[in-house]
Amino acid sequence: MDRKRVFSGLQPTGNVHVGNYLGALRNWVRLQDDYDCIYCIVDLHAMTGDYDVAAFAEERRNAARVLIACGVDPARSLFYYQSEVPQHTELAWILGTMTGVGQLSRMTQYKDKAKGSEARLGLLAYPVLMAADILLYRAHAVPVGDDQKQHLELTRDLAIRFNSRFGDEFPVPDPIIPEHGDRIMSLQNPTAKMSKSDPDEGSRILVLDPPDVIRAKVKRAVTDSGSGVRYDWEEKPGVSNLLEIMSLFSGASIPALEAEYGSSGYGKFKEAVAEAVIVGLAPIRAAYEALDDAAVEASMRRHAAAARDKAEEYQLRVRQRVGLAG
Ligand code: AQP
Repeated sequence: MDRKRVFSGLQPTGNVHVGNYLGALRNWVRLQDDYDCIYCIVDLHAMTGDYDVAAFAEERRNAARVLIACGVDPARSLFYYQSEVPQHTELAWILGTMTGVGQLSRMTQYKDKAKGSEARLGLLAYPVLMAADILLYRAHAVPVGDDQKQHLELTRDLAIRFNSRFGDEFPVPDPIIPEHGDRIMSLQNPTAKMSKSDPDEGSRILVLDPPDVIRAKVKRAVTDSGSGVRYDWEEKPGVSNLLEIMSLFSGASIPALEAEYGSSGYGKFKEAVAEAVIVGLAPIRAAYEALDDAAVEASMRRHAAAARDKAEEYQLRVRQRVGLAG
């Protein structure tokens, strides 16, 4: 039987952090064993705000190298830059003709990011492009963090809407969200998610941070009043976030960590958290150093060509269904 298909993407805005890694990328890597996986650096999604052209070009290249270092394997998955496959934007336009502006303007991410700045069409239309990314390849499942749930709901709505208007074409995709790590919080504000765009670099641990930087960031992480190490998001969000991060990197269960560090004091606990993160990220740093930029870029080009062929076959069917082809 054919394997089911997975699609997911990551924006090349700033460096990849442990929220991206634990919430989404670890699943991307694991799913390669059982699914036909298509992964993308969604560079068009990263253009919805102001940006520096040279820095963006560099981050785009670097993101590809980081993801391969994390375990995205071009020998097993299709992995390319979204902008090199124009069928993504063609399908986004078609889906956009079926999407209500009201529904888009109610998206949490839009409301958060449009705040205080002049709202742009690209930011409003972002979830439609995401729906096109996923539906283009008829993906059955999408590994994402909790923050993308709402956008995936829109993707599902659009698949259903298209199928009922033009005939059965798209599977309705399911999210794959990890039970733990779906929402890693900022080290400086544990009520906000860890994010690439937070101006405070101390709020996030990057997957390429060297050990001394990781130690310093964890040491500075906001904890809670009292000294007990307990998993309690109401009373101790800072400690709970660190427990979750440590558990995911070390493989130890949260109750086991509570038992071990419950009364050890925050200092000792934070040292142990930092060491678990350092050990967990070491293979990624080593893999990153070993990669060659030219080889990564050559692989991205080859995969974009293969993706264009595949996408074109699927888009032919969409064009026929909507009346754009004889
Ligand atoms: N804090 C997080 N915890 C768990 N998962 C997360 N993801 C992002 N932040 C967390 C998941 O990572 C994947 C890639 O994210 P993205 O780059 O496409 O976009 P994003 O969600 O906008 O990521 P950032 O880092 O938070 O960027 P900004 O600052 O632009 O908002 C997604 O699957 C996401 O769910």
